[in-house]
Amino acid sequence: MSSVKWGRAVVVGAVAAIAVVPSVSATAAPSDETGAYAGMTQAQARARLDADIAQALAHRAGGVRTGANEVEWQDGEGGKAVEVFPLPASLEAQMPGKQPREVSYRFGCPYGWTPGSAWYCFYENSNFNGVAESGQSGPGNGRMLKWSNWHGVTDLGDWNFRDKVSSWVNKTSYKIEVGDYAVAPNYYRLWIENGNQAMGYVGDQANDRADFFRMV
Ligand SMILES: [Ca+2]
Repeated sequence: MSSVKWGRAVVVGAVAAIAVVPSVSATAAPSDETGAYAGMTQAQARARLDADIAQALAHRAGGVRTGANEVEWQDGEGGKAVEVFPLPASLEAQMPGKQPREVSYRFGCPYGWTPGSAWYCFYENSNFNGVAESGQSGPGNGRMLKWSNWHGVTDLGDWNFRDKVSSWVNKTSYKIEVGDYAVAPNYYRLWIENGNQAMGYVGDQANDRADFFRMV
């Protein structure tokens, strides 16, 4: 899903025979959110987040909501998958201290210095969902999906993440192939992620086409 979907367009129709229109419209929707929730009130943004998390939990069984904007699944390969949703501004106070202090972030993708503490992250939008290189607050303006362990062929559709990836960070030493099932049973290789690399935009030919990844 794109952040555009969440926007609220206000259409003001012309009404005949009204001579005077007040300069300040009483119908303007209250708006105190930004980013992915722009145009929403705090309550609307929280409701949207709750609805998106409910959808994620329904899409793939076994998930557990582990934070205001996070869901974790045991991934069947000895690790866990984590999906992070845009955090409404009114919930940002819940973020500090949630991660161990030794964890660092590159564009919001975590890594540390102990085995298994580096992650690879897929972002719904380009430029890492707008997260700064040293940024760590939330996933930015879109969804982010991350793992830290080795994987065989992994269908992004299992996490409702097919045809969405626009940027990525790989803080592990794994070499990751990302592909498109468009010509099943064959596939297109869209890109390769070498260890400790990041890409702010996968390019027009690959954008919103990734269906799976695997280690190679
Ligand atoms: Ca995208």
